[in-house]
Amino acid sequence: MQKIYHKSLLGIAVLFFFSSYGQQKDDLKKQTQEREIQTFRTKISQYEQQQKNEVQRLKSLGHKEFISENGNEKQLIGSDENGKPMYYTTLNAGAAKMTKADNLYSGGGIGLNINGADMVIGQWDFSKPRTSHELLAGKVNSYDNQQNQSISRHSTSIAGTLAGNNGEAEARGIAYGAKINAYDWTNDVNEMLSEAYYQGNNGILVANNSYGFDPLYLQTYQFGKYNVTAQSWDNLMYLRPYLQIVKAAGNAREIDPGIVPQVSAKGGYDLLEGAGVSKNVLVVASAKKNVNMNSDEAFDISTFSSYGPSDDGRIKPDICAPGENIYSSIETYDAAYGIYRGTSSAAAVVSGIITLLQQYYKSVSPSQSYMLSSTVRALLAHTANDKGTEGPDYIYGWGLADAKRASAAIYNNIEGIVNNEKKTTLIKEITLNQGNKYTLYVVPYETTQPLSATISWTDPQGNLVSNVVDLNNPNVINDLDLKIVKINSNGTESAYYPWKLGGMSNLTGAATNNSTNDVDTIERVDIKNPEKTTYKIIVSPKNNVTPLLPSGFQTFSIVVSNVDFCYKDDLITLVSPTDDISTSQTILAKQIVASNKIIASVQNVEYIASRDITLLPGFHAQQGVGFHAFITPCFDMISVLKYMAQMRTGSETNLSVDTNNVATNTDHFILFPNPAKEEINIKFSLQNESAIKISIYDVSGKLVSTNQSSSKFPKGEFIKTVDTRSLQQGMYMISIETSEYKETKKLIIR
Ligand SMILES: [Ca+2]
Ligand SMILES: [Ca+2]
Ligand SMILES: [Ca+2]
Ligand SMILES: [Ca+2]
Repeated sequence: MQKIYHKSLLGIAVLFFFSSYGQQKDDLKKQTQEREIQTFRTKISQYEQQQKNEVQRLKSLGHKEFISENGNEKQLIGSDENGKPMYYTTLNAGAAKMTKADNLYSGGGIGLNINGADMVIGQWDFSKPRTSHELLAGKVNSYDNQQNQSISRHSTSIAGTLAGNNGEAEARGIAYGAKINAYDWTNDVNEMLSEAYYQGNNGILVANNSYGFDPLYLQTYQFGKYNVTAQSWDNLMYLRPYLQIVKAAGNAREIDPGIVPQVSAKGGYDLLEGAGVSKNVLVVASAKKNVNMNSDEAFDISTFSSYGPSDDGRIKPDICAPGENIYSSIETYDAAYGIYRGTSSAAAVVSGIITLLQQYYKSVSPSQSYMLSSTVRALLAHTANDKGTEGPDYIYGWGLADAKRASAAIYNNIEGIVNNEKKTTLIKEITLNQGNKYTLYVVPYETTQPLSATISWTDPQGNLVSNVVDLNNPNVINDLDLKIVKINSNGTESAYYPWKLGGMSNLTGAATNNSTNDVDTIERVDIKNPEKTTYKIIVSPKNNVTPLLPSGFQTFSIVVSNVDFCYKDDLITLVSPTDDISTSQTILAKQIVASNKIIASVQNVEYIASRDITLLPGFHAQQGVGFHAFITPCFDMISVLKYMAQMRTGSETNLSVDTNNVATNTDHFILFPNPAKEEINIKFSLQNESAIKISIYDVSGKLVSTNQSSSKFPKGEFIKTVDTRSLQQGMYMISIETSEYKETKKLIIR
């Protein structure tokens, strides 16, 4: 028997926790959703039938069913809450270069060949595109006899911007390799529900809707109001969470205020209608390129593009895209082209970009799956090119959609397929259960770049609100909150909050970021000048009491950039009395060794390590202490599950082990796995404190890598990991050198 003073694991809870979209949860969710989809379909069918009856009633009163004016097609689509007529109208008023989408094409400079091949975009519109147009030949599927058979300029142009391809770069659409499932806008909700992708079914991921309610027929209270259309489109997306509906913000600012007083009543703000007020729908404003084509900043909002927000002050529109000088197909003959302007075209540009990003994401994600629509929204908001006042605003939303930055974030996703390159973004989908909190520990990669995190979630349908002008009851159901907390060297914390805007009472004020955001379903925190220290990114429901609806969980997407996902310190050693703990704190490192150390009776003392935590004799936690120690491979955890707290009381005992388990003089370290691929672990022990040096030699004896510790390790047993990705396949010798010994072993890299 021999007393040892290392690796005395005193029953601490050591957990590996990988958050995932659990299978069981998935099945349960699917069953519930199938029931909900049937209920929703029935409800929508009834509503659509009721609106058709209203169309007949209004026609009998002399209202026209179809109106063609100022280049727009309008159709009587039903009535509002008061039985007054409501018309859908098209939203008319070269885009690939301006959003940098051409970077993803073959020859685009970043080595990709992404153009929408094998992808299908859903297009809902007034009527049928000219399917024989040279830009659209063979492109348009599924336009059946039940739909409006007239061929319109609007649908022909939008189809061209989405996916047109005549072999020439000037006229082709954004996702020029894709096909289109086209529909007329009658019965749009039921048709989108039937067409939408879900796991196990090949449906559409993007539905482009370049239309909205005609402002000429809207009452004042209807601008910005969360109405039955906003609600049903939200519900549709909640039930089919891979489908992203993209909607044009509208061109109301060019309407004569003498006809629609709302246009000038608030200086162009509060002009969104219907699904433009939805939480989950991506609402697109139009921007115009300035004369200076080379500047990222050279965009202004189009003079017609409608400003937000929603009545509850959410950031709407969400994003903007070029919507002027869009060269595309028109309906007059098969080789006819025209120049288009309008948020309709801007929406089509964004739908094209999403199609490209989905194709790319699937090709590099380990699960080979598409993004949830919440991931699409988080990614676009995270990477948008900010315009106007700093941060989001009610004119541009998060800024100009930037396909290059968005694809770079996908390329750099640490969750993605690993190349031999440093990865600095995280794109992830997480399901949060009732009462849980998600925490991600990160260290910034560069201090010259912002540390940014964005979350988005597909929220359940909101509650309808009464017909009162600018009623500001929040429409959000599951209010998640994002914040980033900096852990200071003295153990205190500083919090950073998401952007938010001032709502109807402060339409033009710049975004602030000094408190939680209680209205939006996209939240982004930016830390402009991060330090090289540990930050905690925390996502939690508003409080633990309000239940997450409808089933006690909510899936969200997170995008984080400029992170170095490993702990700052390789090794932290804690010794008494300097490191005695008397306040709540978190200690993070790859390895933690604690000895002769006292934790007073305080709560929330956490040791978090990626490799191991060693509590040496002398480690002492006083009665009543809330002490948690756990191991996680750098990343993230969900709170309730991570805590398997160990309350330790009384004095420590020295453990005894069989001498066979103690390293002997002839075998000071072991290697695993060997052969190795990407990394090799070296497990070694020290009888006395010592610096260590690890060296790797090739078969000719040439030194290829060396690694010297910057401080002394205490006595104990350790695992050191060496990255071997830069080594060619073959045999090497690896040596470890301490103050007591030097030993060499064979290492095989395959
Ligand atoms: Ca239809
Ligand atoms: Ca309003
Ligand atoms: Ca802005
Ligand atoms: Ca919130």
